[in-house]
Amino acid sequence: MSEKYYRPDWAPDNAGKEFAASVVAGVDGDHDGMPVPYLNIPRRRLLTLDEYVAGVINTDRNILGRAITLVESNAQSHFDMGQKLLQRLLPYTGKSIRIGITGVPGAGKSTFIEALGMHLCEQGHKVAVLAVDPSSTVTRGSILGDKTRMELLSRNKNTFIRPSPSNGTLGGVARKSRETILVCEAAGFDVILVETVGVGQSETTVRSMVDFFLLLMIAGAGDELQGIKKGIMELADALLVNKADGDNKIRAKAACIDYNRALHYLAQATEGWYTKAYTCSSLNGEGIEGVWSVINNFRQNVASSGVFEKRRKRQNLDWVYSMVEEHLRTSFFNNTHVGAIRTQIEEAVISGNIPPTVAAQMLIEKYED
Ligand SMILES: Nc1nc2c(ncn2[C@@H]2O[C@H](COP(=O)(O)OP(=O)(O)OP(=O)(O)O)[C@@H](O)[C@H]2O)c(=O)[nH]1
Ligand SMILES: [Mg+2]
Repeated sequence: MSEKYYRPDWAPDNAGKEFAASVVAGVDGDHDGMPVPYLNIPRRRLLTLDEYVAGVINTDRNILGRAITLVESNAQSHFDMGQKLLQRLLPYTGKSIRIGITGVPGAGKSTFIEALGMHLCEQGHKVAVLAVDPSSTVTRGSILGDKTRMELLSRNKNTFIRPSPSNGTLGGVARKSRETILVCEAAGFDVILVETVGVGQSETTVRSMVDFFLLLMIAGAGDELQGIKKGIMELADALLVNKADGDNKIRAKAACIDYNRALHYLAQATEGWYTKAYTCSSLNGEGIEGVWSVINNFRQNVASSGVFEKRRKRQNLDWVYSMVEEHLRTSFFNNTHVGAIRTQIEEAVISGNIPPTVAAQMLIEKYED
């Protein structure tokens, strides 16, 4: 290890060596002990398309992170490059299992992901974790929270954790999450875990991007309290009563039986697959292996029946139309003719001078002019 001397910006011009900060080089590898970057490119320089492609395929974390930032970007200049990148990466994608994980705040999603993720890494899998967080623009806190909760996982060299993009509407975030999944797959991650807060529209969006959807529950909170609606249970391929440990174990088992009974009356989330409830403890690891075997059974089952392929194709179509919708929405709200009359029309609707239907028609006519 060598010692280097850096001269701080605030040091007076005539100052001697006493103003220099002493910096000791770290362990071999990147700043956190990760493998040395594949292409060793300075952080700030713009990358060429070839450099992005090579960096992602060789799992260069620096470039992988930048590639995701590129495809997530809302800037028009990034959009074109991002699309080209995705096109180049496409042949390397599709080989992972995509798993969505939802549940009310505090159900233990992040802790579960840490437990499952560590288990998978031990088995030689490469795990990417993404978050779709519709409330992140408001709370801003959950990203940091996840970093600390997934402490072990975030230090594992076979994992990649990407917090949710913090701007944009849910639709925007969701479109980007699809693209982020593809980039992670091209980088060789074979299990993609997508965490989403189970409080609203985000479940449906995440369901439309994943192969397997897992609903985490906690016993004793009462369904009303957990905000679990029948509709959300009908999206799930498995229900998992978490925190089945200590004093809570018996209650968790009882809740599990109740859920299994209720599931008989609900519609199936996936053709040919019967959703069941299980218990686990993300804290002591009990039941985690079992969940993974459920996911593997599911995968074999839907692959042989053709449902897996069919769903992925359907999801690609959903993706097409969600991009079209997003484009139209942006184009409408950026339209200068629309912009010129919007405030006036809004006021007229609020004051009751024109009905909403007429207002909508007027705006659309202006847009199509
Ligand atoms: N006893 C017990 N506690 C758990 C278990 N899993 C999670 N917890 C605790 O529950 C709390 C919330 O866990 P998180 O993993 O942050 O929950 P989350 O669902 O990711 O929460 P949000 O990201 O805020 O929506 C933490 O204090 C965890 O330690 C478990 O299996 N058993
Ligand atoms: Mg969490």
